[in-house]
Amino acid sequence: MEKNGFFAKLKGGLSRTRDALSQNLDALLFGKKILDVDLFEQLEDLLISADLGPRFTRDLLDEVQDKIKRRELDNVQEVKKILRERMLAILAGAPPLPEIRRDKPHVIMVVGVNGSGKTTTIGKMAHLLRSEDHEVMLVAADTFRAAAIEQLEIWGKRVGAPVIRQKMNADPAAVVFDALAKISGGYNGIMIIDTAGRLHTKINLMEELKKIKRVISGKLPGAPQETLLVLDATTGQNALAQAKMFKEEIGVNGIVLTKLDGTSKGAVVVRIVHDLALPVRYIGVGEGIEDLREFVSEDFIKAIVD
Ligand SMILES: Nc1nc2c(ncn2[C@@H]2O[C@H](COP(=O)(O)OP(=O)(O)OP(=O)(O)O)[C@@H](O)[C@H]2O)c(=O)[nH]1
Ligand SMILES: [Mg+2]
Repeated sequence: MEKNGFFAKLKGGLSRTRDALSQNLDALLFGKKILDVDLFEQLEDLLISADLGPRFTRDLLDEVQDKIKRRELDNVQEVKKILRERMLAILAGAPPLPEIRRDKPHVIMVVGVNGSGKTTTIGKMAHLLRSEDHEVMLVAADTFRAAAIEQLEIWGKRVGAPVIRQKMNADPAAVVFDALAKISGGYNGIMIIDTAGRLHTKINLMEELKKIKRVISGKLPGAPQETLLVLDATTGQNALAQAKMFKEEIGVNGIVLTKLDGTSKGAVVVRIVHDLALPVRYIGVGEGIEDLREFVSEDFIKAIVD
């Protein structure tokens, strides 16, 4: 898809967030000449309800106030420009993700609570990576239910990627061990590991995920290069709490925000990056195979505040 079509689709997917942020901001600032206390309060409410968080909101309002004092803000409409610049600066400040090399195996472990969109994201991701000529292998380490394995196999067929699986209820770490044993020597593709969002045994999910990670690094030093946390954007602040927990418990070095098409809370991306210093790898803007985008800060900001 050419660049404009791509951006139009991104914009379409993010329309609810844009309405909540950009349109409401326009409505609030329209015809206003001075930023009085009343307008400041409304602005604060708007930013908080868009899930940008209290810290970001306070910083932004401080900057606006400073600019007024220094007489650098002579047009109320400039608030929008300041908002855009602040969000961009935060997103640009995130640490970089490891690049995918083509001379050795690259392992991506995908984690997240149940229903956040892990399996679907893996399917879409595999499609994207296949279109960039990467060899891709999927690993069904969510052995919690048979449907999870089948779901991954359907994606594997759709995108032309083999799926390594065992029976339902098998030890997830054993499935991963098995998959890694299969790639020894000369494999330079990408292995994407699907994990469970919850377990039926009493084993703590975090312990289970740590075990899988240990198996990977034991078999393939330096891997997994990526531990991607999938977060459902519609959960807003809950996504932030989940990100904190996963980052502390198992170590995460990138996030995927899904379901941005169904929420007005998309700006929560900025808050997560701000509070947790984690980069965003992809965003999901629909259920279709093409509905996953590499995250490009400029495009994202342009799509939510125009
Ligand atoms: N609208 C929309 N729906 C999505 C997106 N990503 C995933 N979904 C849907 O969310 C639902 C759950 O997705 P799954 O991929 O099964 O989630 P999961 O994290 O693997 O869930 P468990 O395997 O139960 O832990 C499915 O109906 C997906 O189609 C997205 O970006 N937009
Ligand atoms: Mg799943």
